[in-house]
Amino acid sequence: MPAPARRIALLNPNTTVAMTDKAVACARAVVDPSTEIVGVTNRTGPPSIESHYDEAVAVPGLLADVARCEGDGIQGYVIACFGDPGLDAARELARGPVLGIAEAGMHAATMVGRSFSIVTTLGRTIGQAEQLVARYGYGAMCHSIYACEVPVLELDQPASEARKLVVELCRRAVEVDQSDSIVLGCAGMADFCTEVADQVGVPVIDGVTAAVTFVEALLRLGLQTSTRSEYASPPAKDLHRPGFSL
Ligand code: 5HY
Repeated sequence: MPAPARRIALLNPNTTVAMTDKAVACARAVVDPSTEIVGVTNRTGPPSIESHYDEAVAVPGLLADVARCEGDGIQGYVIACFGDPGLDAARELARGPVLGIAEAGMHAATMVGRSFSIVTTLGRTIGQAEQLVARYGYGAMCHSIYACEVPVLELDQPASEARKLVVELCRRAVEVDQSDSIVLGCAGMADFCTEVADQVGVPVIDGVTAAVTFVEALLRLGLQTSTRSEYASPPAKDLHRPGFSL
């Protein structure tokens, strides 16, 4: 078996292995056969990330996973959670490119239309999505952000009617907000894309598959995160107060 041309870690910051497995399956379906996708599920943190607190407690384990992967020949990373948690800190730790699925999804949307909308899970995460839209400079292009109010871990439960609710919100985004495309706001929606796109008639973008293909492209171009300043390795420090531990 020839060595893979490149190895990309798909980091799931929550602790639900089934979500990692689904995202990895979607990712493997779009990358080159010579690209290896390595699924990594957080060892600590919440089973789903649906609040600022969830994000905060997920990040230490996510960064520990990056440190482990750096020792394991991983060349690029995808943070498979729509809040792009720990993105900047991960870029300091990793030599290779690190992309978040919200970032990649939005970038892709701006390449296939003049405007987009986001459809995510819980309404309480809309504020975080708005912050990311501003951070990535897409305030003028993002026409609306909707929430289907289905918890992350219920997206695959038929009784949640998640897909039907997502389609309805996508239709509103197209017909009322005049959006040219839709960005799906959760890694758990990675396999919703085709089915939803067939029903709403505009490009529907999943950040997981967008991010892995963008990381693959960056690796093909031989590009790594710049260590000139902000993303240089963090200075080594003892993380425990003398005599104390977490
Ligand atoms: C995600 N949470 O992509 C986000 C979605 C969200 O556990 N994986 C999660 O609702 O913010």
